[in-house]
Order: sequence, then structure tokens, then C-alpha cells
Amino acid sequence: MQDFLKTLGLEAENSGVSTGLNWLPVDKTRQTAIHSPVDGSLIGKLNKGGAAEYDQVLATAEKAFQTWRLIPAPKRGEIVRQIGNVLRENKRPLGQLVSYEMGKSLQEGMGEVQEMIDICDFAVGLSRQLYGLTIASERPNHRMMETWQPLGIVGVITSFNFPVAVWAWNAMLAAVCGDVVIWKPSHKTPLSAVATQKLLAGVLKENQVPEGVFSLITGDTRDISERLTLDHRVPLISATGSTRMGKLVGRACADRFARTILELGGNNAIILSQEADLKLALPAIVFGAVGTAGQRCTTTRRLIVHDSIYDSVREKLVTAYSSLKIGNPLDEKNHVGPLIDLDAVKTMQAALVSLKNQGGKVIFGGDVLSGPGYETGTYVRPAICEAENSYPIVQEETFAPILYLIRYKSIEEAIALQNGVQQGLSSAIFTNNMREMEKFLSPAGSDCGIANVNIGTSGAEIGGAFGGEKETGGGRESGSDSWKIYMRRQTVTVNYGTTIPLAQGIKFDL
Ligand code: UN1
Repeated sequence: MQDFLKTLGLEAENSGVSTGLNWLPVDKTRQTAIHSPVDGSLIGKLNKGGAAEYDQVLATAEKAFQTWRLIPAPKRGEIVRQIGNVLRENKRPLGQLVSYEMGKSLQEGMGEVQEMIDICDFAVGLSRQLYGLTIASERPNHRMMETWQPLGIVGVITSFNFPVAVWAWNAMLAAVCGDVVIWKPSHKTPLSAVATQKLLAGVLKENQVPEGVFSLITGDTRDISERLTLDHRVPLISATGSTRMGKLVGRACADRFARTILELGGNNAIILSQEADLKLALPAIVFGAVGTAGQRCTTTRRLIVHDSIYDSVREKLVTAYSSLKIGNPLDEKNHVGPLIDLDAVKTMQAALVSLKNQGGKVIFGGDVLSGPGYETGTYVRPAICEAENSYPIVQEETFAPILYLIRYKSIEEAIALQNGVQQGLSSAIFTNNMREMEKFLSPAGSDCGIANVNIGTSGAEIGGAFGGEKETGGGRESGSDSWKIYMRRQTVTVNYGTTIPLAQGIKFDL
């Protein structure tokens, strides 16, 4: 067993259901074995939850909410502060587990834990704010205000590519807002979630946090995610994943008027102007396209390059890609680790075939690596392709390191290409031309939730609201005022006078 697994308290066989301190005894009938995409080794076994465990978790969460909502927000923030400290102490082992279970580089694994720490800090500060408004009342001797109340149970469905950080973005804000959280992690990366839940235990115990404030439930979609999305006791579902999944969640929640935070597919582009500083742009493009082996929602999938620099940029990119080290992501000299599983490899290969059939060209990489260190069949060489934006395959999000090069002649055309997809998560322009930059940021510019200048498409800080438009789902999580969706807005009017005047000047004398 790897040392970091022991440090994190993972065992050969693990329960996959917890209500905080308590781990439910789950029988082995739903046991699954989790293997690493890095070397194919067994990381551990997991006993998943089913309908009975779901009911127990829900009942415990409902009860916990009754108490948790009454604890003053700064006291809830104090618990989040302590969680942040535990994460700081365990940044390396948890980062290693994320890297080993998911396949991202250790740098990115630790970066992911850093995002958790950062959101804890943010949430601690927020716990002393959660501010409302006072509003001028039209009636004499009346005070009107807007206050924010805890909402209830928040279901958080996370994806394999960020096995722990996206939970933290949601859970830490929800917790200071007075909500309780039920986490359904990806079935591809459940042990990172189990380890995270175990890290919370000391803090929960020491502070006598009620059982059910932070719950974790692994299990099949039908048993857990579907139940959560249909459950009228859960007023908010935050879900990260594919557009297909988001449609199912969105429809189910709309049917019962529940709120959603949907963070779905991206098809992110960088516009590379002829006035770009290529020294900045090249590393940003390569990191954006191959970081997390192309499996971030924010991965750079399209590079829209000005015609006049297209040929030289293509050459420079091929040179940069040739120097990429692909291999075990726990070895810090490697830039790119494996894809999550063999299905992902197949999807990537199929996308490259479609590209060729639709008229495009693979000009570098795209092959599956074999030989020593690559026995799992999950390592691929990131691909650079030439394509048209209109190709159906370019319109799709293929969760793999494929970068499509597309030419443009005018900035207006570049922006139209960048916006010319159904997804709307992240976008960027590299330019030193102030007019181009401002056009890109204007109402006629990028239509995405994230618009960057001289920065790549991925690697957003937690302080800003994170999410995107169109088929990305429209949700926002993490920083800025994203916290408001975790709370119930209440408009309050107090009459401290001795008469009862009605609004709108209505007379009603008895
Ligand atoms: C995701 O891929 O689901 O901006 C989240 C980024 C990271 C988060 C990505 N901070 O790339």
C-alpha cells in the first residue's frame, strides 16, 4: 500500500457512506474495486451505498439541519477554518491520492487541494458577512430589509476530474450559510472523497458538530443521484459533469422547483492575435490544452490563430508538444499523466477518426502510448489538429487532450468563432492591442462565463464566480456572491408605528 493511503486512513476495504463521524456498515453486495489509471494497481475496495443507506443519510441530514441552522454563522465559519487547517496539514498526501486515483500531475493534485484550502479561507471570511440590504420603505415608520436564511440540504454531485475541490467549493460555502451537505462523488474517484471525509472527522468530533452536517454517499446513479435530484427534501442540487447529465438533473429539479447549480461541458477557446506576446501565450496554451490530460472543464480545446502567424505558431506548438514528458503523474518531472480510463482513450481515438472523416488533420500526437510505464493503455500523446470550427467533432467537448487549430483574419471573425459553439464556460485572448482586448470584453465580445486576457482558459482562482453560459448550464459556484444560491432570500418589513398604512396607497378603513 502506498504511504499516502495509510496517512489518509484508507483501508483495503472501505465503507462508502458516512454521515460525518459515523461510517455506515455497508454490505459487500455492492462492493467495487478502485484501480489507479496510473499503474493499474488496486487502490482499495469500496462498499457503495444503496436505497437503504440513502434514506438513512437523508434522515440524518434533515435532523442535522434543524440544529446547524441555529448555530451562529461565525461559529460555523470557525469549523470551516479548522477544516482548512487539516487540509493544509494533509495537502501532500491528499494531493498524491488525487493524482493517483484521477491521474492528474502531482502539481495539479496539490493545486486542487490548495483550491479547497482557499475556499475554506474565503468561507471563513464570508461567515462574518452574509450581508443583506436595507431598502427604503414607502410607508411611514416602516423598515424594510432583505435577510438571508439557511436553505436546507444541498446535494453535491461531483465529477472525476476534480474529485475533491468542487465538493469543497460547494460544501464550505453551504456550511457557513447554515446548510447541510450530501456529497455524491464520481464513481471513478470515490476514494479521494472517502479520504476527504475521513480528514473532517477530527474537526467534527472536537467541535461536536451534529452528525449529518457533512455526509458522503457513494453508489450507482440510479440509487443515489436520481434519488437526490427527485427528493423534495433537497432544495438545491449542485452538479458537475456532462451536458447530458446536466439535462437530466436540470429537468428533474425543474419539475419540483428545486434550485440547481449546473457546471457542465466547456469548449473553450483562446484567440491568438498577431499582436500577442508569444512568450506568454505558448506556455499558457500548452498548459491549458494538456493540463489534467485535457480533462478539465476549462481545458483549451480550440486555438483561434491569426492567419499571419498561423504557420509559425503551428511549428512552435509542435516543438513545445515534442518536449512534453508523459508518464506517472506522481513523478514531478512528468507534465502529463494518463486519461481516467480505457473508455476515455477510446473516445479520444474515435474523435480523431471523426475529425479526419470531417476533413481535419492530426498534425501531432494523438497516439496511445505503449511499452514500459504505459502498460495500462491509459497514456496518450496530446494531439494538435487542424480543423474548421463548424466540424461536428469540434462542436463537441471531447474530454481528452486534443487541441484544434483554427485560422482567422479579423477580430470580429475570431470572436464569432469563439462564440460559435453551444458551450460557454471559459475563453481567452492573447493580445497587446487594447482595442482588441476591449472588444473581446465588450457586449459584442466573449459570451462565456469566464473571459481572460493574456491568461489561459483554465486555472481560475476561487475568488471569482465560476461557471458558464449556454450548455455549460448557467450555474455559478465558488467566489464572488455565489453564496447567495445556498441561502433563502427573505424580504422583511417591520412596522414600528401606531397605524397600519397599506402600500400602494390603498385605503381600507374598518
Ligand atoms: C473543472 O474542470 O470542473 O479553472 C473545474 C480551473 C479549475 C477548476 C476547474 N480551477 O481550471
